[in-house]
Amino acid sequence: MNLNKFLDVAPEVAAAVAAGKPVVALESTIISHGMPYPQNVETALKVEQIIRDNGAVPATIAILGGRLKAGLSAEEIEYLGKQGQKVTKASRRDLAVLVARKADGATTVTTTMMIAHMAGIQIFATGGIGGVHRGAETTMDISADLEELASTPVMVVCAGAKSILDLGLTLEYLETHGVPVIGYGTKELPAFYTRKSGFEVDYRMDSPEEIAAAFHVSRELGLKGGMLVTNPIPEEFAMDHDVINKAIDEAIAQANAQGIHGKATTPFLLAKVKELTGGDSLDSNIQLVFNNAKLAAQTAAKLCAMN
Ligand code: PSU
Ligand code: MN
Repeated sequence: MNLNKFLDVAPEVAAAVAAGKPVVALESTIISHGMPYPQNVETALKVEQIIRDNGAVPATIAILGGRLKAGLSAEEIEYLGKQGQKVTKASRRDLAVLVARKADGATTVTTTMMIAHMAGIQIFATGGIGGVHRGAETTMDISADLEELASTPVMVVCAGAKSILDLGLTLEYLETHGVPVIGYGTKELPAFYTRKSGFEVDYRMDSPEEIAAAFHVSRELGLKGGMLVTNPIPEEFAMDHDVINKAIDEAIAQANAQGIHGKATTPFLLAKVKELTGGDSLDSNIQLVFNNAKLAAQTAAKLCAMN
């Protein structure tokens, strides 16, 4: 464990890591920027419970008062949920400044991976990752999440990526940077709200054990970088392709018309899609996070048995 003086690991999390017991990290941008209050807080607390029910200890990650936190209290989760978009969305470039200023930050996939790794946590569950945006050939808008997957050895369990992104270019980028993309029970990359995207993942795996074994070997080999596990949304919660794609196209058109750019792009698109689909997308979003938490906890348990 690479503990540093800016990191606070919750006692329960530290004890589990030290004992080689399963721990699953969770991000906080999904709480502050990904969902509205109070569903964000309800979801974050339920996700922690699902991880416990599946035999692992949850560690929600954030930056509070300049401290890097691995494991939050229910009150801290409530605080982030209520603050919402007032909290700084913290990616890699924000980390040092927020710590120096003793400020708060909601961690994205990038910073959650970084802090999880510092705390000795190997697996992280979320909804969707950032990626190569549509039009990136002119905007160069590529999420720092992809660079982090390339360099930090944490497994990220997600439901694929939303087609607010260019999914084909996102896969190309991950391939270039040596990040394996696994489909859980499928050879097709899931597209967050839908089970299908028209793009193939690198490998299909059918059990938590198989996923854990591949990650275990990656660590034993000393490879840098993580692994991306894409877990399709359960059929009963999946959205209609045409409905969701129409909303996404409209959201992107509005973002372009309003000149939205930089770190505001993803939160803007997420909020617009939610508005345009009248809340149906929020229900799907919540359910797929639950589904990912369960798979991550089960995989963490298998991984611990191998370590
Ligand atoms: N995609 C989602 N939901 C999210 C995010 C992305 O479907 O909540 C959040 C995650 O925290 C992710 C971040 O790491 O947005 C990516 O932001 P950007 O595209 O600015 O890198
Ligand atoms: Mn971006």
